[in-house]
Amino acid sequence: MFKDKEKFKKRFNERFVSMHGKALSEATENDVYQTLAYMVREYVTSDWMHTKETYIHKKSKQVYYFSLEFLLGRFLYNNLLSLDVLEEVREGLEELGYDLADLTEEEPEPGLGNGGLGRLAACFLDSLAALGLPGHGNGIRYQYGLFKQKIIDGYQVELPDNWLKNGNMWEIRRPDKAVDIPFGGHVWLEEVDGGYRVHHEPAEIVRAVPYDMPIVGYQNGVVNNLRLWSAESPYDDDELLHQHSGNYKDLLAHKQSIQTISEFLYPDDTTYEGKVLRLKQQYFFVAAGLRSILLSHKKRNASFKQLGNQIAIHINDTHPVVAIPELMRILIDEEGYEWEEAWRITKSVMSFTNHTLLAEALERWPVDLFRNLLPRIYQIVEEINRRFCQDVLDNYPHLASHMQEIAIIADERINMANLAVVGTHSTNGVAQIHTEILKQREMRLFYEMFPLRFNNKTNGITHRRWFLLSNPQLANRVTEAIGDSWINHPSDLQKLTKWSEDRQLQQDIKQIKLENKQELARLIEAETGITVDPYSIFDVQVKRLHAYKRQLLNALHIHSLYYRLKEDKSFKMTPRTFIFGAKAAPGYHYAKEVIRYINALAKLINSDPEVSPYMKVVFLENYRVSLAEKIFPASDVSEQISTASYEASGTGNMKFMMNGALTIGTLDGANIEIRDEVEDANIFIFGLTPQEVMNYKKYGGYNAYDQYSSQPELRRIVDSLVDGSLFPVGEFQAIYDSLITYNDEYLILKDFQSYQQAQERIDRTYQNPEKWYQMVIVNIGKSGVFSSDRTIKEYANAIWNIKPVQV
Ligand code: HBZ
Repeated sequence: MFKDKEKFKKRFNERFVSMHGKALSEATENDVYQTLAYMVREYVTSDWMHTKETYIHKKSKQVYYFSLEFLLGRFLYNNLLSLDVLEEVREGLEELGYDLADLTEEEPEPGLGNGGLGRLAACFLDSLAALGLPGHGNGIRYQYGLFKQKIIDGYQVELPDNWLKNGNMWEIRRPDKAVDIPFGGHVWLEEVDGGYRVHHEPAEIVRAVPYDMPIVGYQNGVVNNLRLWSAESPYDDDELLHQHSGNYKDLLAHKQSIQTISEFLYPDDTTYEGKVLRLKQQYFFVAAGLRSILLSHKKRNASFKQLGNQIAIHINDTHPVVAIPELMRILIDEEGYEWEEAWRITKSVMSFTNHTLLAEALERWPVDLFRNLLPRIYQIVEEINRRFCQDVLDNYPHLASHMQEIAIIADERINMANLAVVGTHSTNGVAQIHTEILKQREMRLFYEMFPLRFNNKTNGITHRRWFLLSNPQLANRVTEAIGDSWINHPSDLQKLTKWSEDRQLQQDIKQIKLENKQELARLIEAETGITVDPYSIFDVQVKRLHAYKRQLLNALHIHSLYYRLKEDKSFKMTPRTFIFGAKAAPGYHYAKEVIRYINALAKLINSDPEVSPYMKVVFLENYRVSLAEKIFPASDVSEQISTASYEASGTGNMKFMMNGALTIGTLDGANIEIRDEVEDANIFIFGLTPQEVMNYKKYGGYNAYDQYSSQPELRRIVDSLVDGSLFPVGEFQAIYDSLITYNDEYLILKDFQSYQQAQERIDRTYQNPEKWYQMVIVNIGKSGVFSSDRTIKEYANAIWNIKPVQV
């Protein structure tokens, strides 16, 4: 249908008319997008069905990635590329008078995640399908994705993201596969011939309706499934009206309250939200996912004894941890297994990834709340805890004095991370250093008990979306240099390093980078009205806004350059454009103040004729996947400046590297592994080491005031946040206080000088394009190991034990 241009145009016309009931000449761009997307989805359907049948026929073990977040981004380009029809469609549309790039902008973006954790889940789905691995996603079909960010007078303002308002062309609703999920009520046990039968009279039943989205493998015929659940009332309206004694308002309120379960994504990526609705979301998608997996398993296999050989369930951070007691419940209450056998099966199925060391992200549910909402699940958690504590007393008596720390229930709370480690066969961190800190610090006692359970899986990114699709010119030039084997074997990018001294390649990459920067400059102008110089260094920090990620360090450095340019006539700098993109959690006051500070600096600097020829500051609003796809290819400098030991891995760092930006970074997360790949000469490392930071945190001894008072330049900058010299008096008091009054928790003042010196090294190196682009080529060449294909192969072999299937 797509390979023959004339046929394509004919089919397109027919489809358009039948979908929209008007002639193509009256089409809006959105109509055209919808028609095209529909045709593509139709086209994948047979591969989708065939893939499923093949997995069943070959009895392949399948993995299900349970995640409260999937930050997917748009599908159209990705699917056209995966189906190998991108060029044909582009040309066909052109002949019909449409520009594919414009049409893709019509696609609503599924932003069903906050940041790194959600985007990692999306990269993993892409790699699973590309590698022909039987692996699917399970999550929630939020009616509203992550909020849309507007910047008004420097302030972040949040708007709802009603991404479904024009429909989602990629999904199929499957009401026949709906399942009912019980909440609340009471539980009692009935004695029946020597055993017990469990009864649960729920207070509320919620119907989970699945929507399936195809995850198309890269030119291999494989189409896996992403199943997202939507909450509905299980009763039809007549029944409901009856239940509510004919009160229509009550009926609507009831429906509304059920739908709220899948209404919103929680917009916070750092703090644990102890809300009933959040726990409801968690149990809702976990219980629905398990039911649907086990139903299809049951159709084919009588017994669950070997379940661990047929399916794997991966728990993405602690949010889906209720999957552990829920599977126990099914095996014991519904399938009649003994506890020990059910426990063995459950652990063999489940595995767990931890994504953060931040204490505020630790999920610890109050017992009361948990028991009220999930009475039977609570009983099972209690029994898991009782047996675990007994096991500690019997087999690890020296740990008995630490029981509060390792128990699953302690201080009237359920510690979900502890439950995750105890109830799975594998716990992994997301970068080497992160896993080491887990083993040596956060989970030291568990590591002592279960040393073999812990392992590292350094994160990765899909090089298809983040390189091949978003930076086609560079990808083509790389292929010209080393052939195209890197597309299926990203480690082959290595071959490029041999050409790092090649003047022609350096020249060409420089030219491509310039063109990408020109394009981003046009976008910046259109979005913000700020004119930036594409020949300046594009220095970029894009990620969620958080204190530990230290956007403030970057801002204070910009502030220092402003003073130098204003006051030191001999000061010279290579022109730079500082670009930021970051959403702050709506309730995170400090983070919002940092946004306001960056925008205040932008206003001050961009309008100053003495300074603005040398630097510009741009805050791009509403940072999201589709914007990121335009930013990475146009970046020269990648800011990865978190306080060492705080960033579990980072994945933006990998996207920048692959697109030929050089990293300025601390020894944190995967930056360390990037450094190990490219070596010190090809990266700008600065600041305290993780050990130094951890020592300060453990033993104290850091005094922010000493830093402030011993560095006059820094002192002046910090003072100007509040003293009225640049901004109104007291304007950035909260930021000032974080640094001085609260002793600079993230050691910004301590790392300032070292950061400034690294920035000076960047400035000098950029003056020498041969050197700079030699470094760029080494970085691109060494980026192959950070493809999520490598990561997923490691999960598949060492955790899930799944094999590629020929479809
Ligand atoms: O996961 C991030 C880490 O900060 C980052 O270093 C890592 O690269 C990435 C992928 O492993 N963590 C998150 O993004 N965490 C969350 O998004 C989150 C969301 C909801 C929560 C807690 C954390 O309640």
